[in-house]
Amino acid sequence: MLALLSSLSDAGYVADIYKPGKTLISDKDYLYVAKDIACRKCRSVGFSTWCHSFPDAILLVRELKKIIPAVPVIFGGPQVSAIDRETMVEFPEIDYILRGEADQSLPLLLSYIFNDSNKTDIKNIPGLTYRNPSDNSKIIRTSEPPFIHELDTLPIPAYEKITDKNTLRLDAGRGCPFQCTYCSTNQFFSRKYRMKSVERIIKEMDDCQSKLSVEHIGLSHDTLTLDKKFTKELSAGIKKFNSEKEKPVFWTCSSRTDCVTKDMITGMYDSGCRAMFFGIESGSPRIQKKIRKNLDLEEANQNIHHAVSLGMKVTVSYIIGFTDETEEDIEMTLKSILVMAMMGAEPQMALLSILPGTPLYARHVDQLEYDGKTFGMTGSFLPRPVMRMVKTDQKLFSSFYYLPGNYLKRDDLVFINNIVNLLFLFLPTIKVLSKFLRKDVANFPIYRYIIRMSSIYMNNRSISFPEIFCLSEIIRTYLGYLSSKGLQEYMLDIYKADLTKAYMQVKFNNWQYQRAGEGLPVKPEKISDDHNIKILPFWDIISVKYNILQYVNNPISDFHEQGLQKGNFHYVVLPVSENQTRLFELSDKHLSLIKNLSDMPVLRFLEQNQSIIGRNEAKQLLRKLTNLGMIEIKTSG
Ligand code: B12
Ligand code: SF4
Repeated sequence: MLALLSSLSDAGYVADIYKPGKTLISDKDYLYVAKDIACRKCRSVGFSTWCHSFPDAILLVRELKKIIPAVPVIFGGPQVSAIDRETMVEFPEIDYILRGEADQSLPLLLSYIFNDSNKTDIKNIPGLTYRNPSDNSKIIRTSEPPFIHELDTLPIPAYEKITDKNTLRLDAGRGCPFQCTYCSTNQFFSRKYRMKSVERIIKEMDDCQSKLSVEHIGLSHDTLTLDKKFTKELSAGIKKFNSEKEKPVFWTCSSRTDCVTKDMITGMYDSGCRAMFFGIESGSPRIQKKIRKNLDLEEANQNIHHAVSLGMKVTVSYIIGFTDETEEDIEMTLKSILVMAMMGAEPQMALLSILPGTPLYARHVDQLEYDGKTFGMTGSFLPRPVMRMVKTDQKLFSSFYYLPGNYLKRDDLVFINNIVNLLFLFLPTIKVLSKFLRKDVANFPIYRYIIRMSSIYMNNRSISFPEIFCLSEIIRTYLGYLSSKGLQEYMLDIYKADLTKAYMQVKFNNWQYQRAGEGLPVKPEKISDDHNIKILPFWDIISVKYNILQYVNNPISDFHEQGLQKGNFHYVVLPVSENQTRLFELSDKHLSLIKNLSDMPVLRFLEQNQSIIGRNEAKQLLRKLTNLGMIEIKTSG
């Protein structure tokens, strides 16, 4: 989108990105947002479509066209590029679809629509899908969409429009030449690997750093390190750039484990690369072949081990739900995941989503089924209007459906998927137990064990978070088994912290869904005596015998048992984001105050604790607790 904004600006158009100010949940929300878009008085509105947000875009356009029927609506992006014809047939509200990379074609289309140059012939706009003006039922497709050979010729994306500086992603290159059967990106970018030049990437980094003062930049590309020579030059270039700066820029990227070597990883780390994302997908060599990922899993382990041991945060992603996956395949995947977690890499999993434009879609789209459980590419929470819409058409909304397996039950896969996605919360425990696990895991049937446990807990309505409960039971059973085999007290402390973190995280995420739309609590400028304290529900205090703070907060740091201080330690455990929960140390003085905190007027809190801390210090403490998200300060009434 940022790249498109700059291309439009170069062509003389004023364009902006619109982000709804509220989460879209009810029919009313779509109407509200459509009105908000309409009142901006645009001459044309474009929607970027990804599988997960495609229904949202359509629901919005339907409302929008009721308000401003004459304003042309253009759809683009990976989702509609693959199902342009079907989309145009089904949704008459959409006027144009631009397939593929639209940096050059979007300005051309606008010049045609607004008749700006008098010269643009609609038939010459590549990658365009539109209705025949004389027969609306006829859909016309122009030539194949172009791909940009020389990415350096594109204008610099409008990075200044970024609102969240913590997640700045720099468009480093496009196109992956591999042929994984579930992936839609390779085809979208014509499977042509292209990178911006090292000089250009560094220029963009420099711009971002000087204009936006960012400290972390994600270099966007599916397989950034495919060209080893280029990667070396890039690392050397960024290292030099950083050496000349007062504050270095840290960067992150995605790649394949067979497109890196240990030397490359070291070079990348030295230049400031601090996180990498690798799709591993399956621990089964048979499935690796079937899905044409073809990774050597031993090579993957070695490279990831190297990256983690340097101090990089490594995320490894897996998929389950391929049609002919067997119990043995999943067992291998689970073992691979545990090995990764023991090394300190962070595993995540998705249930297979069948994306338009993929070989799997071509083969299986007619076999898809719907069960409303969509934890793959589309997130786990579906607003009612979206649910109603996706149920109507599996070809258009395939990513919300699932492909029934030949051997395994869908519910079992959903459960495994949820368990794996919670593992990251227990990384410190897994890492600290790795000396035992390494021996035990090889011969232990993990899949069967998890499925047996799930049947006990999943249908128990008295358990609010069955997956966390089940996962913690599995770990607890294992700890019991280890009790006579050298289990140490500090290991139990780490588990206690992880477990509390896990509960806080899921509670927090549930609360976010409930509160979506309501917005965050307003913090008063000044805390006065007549304000009220309201306790927020997602924090807890734990007391342990070892100082585990640094290790639990940073599971990739090297753990040294000898470095653990013994004593009495108290920590507040609380979520700081959607996927991070941290520990904060509590002084003895503040412990009793916070332990006895309940909903009460500020004045009562001050009076109750005046023998321990003075008024000013007490108010500072309340401010701190508000900022951390442990309490809300509300005006009375
Ligand atoms: C970086 C990235 C992310 C980042 C940042 C996302 C963000 N919001 O900025 C993170 C990690 C957060 C992420 C998350 C997700 N991602 Co992602 N992501 C990517 C990735 C690797 C790069 C995107 C990019 O910058 N591409 C480069 C730019 C230049 O290309 P582009 O965005 O496609 O835009 C061009 C064209 O599409 C077109 N275009 C785009 N918009 C529009 C609009 C109009 C009107 C027009 C005319 C043209 C047009 O013109 C642009 C310029 O040429 C792509 C894969 C890829 N290589 O593209 C996946 C990809 C986009 N992600 C994908 C998915 C599914 C997701 C998630 C849903 C995954 C999940 N289960 O959580 C989430 C959704 C997050 C969210 N709410 O937005 C899928 C989408 C699949 C599909 N068919 O729709 C992709 C294609 C990966 C894949 N193969 O599966 N993602
Ligand atoms: S999954 Fe990754 S490696 Fe495979 S084709 Fe897609 S982008 Fe390339």
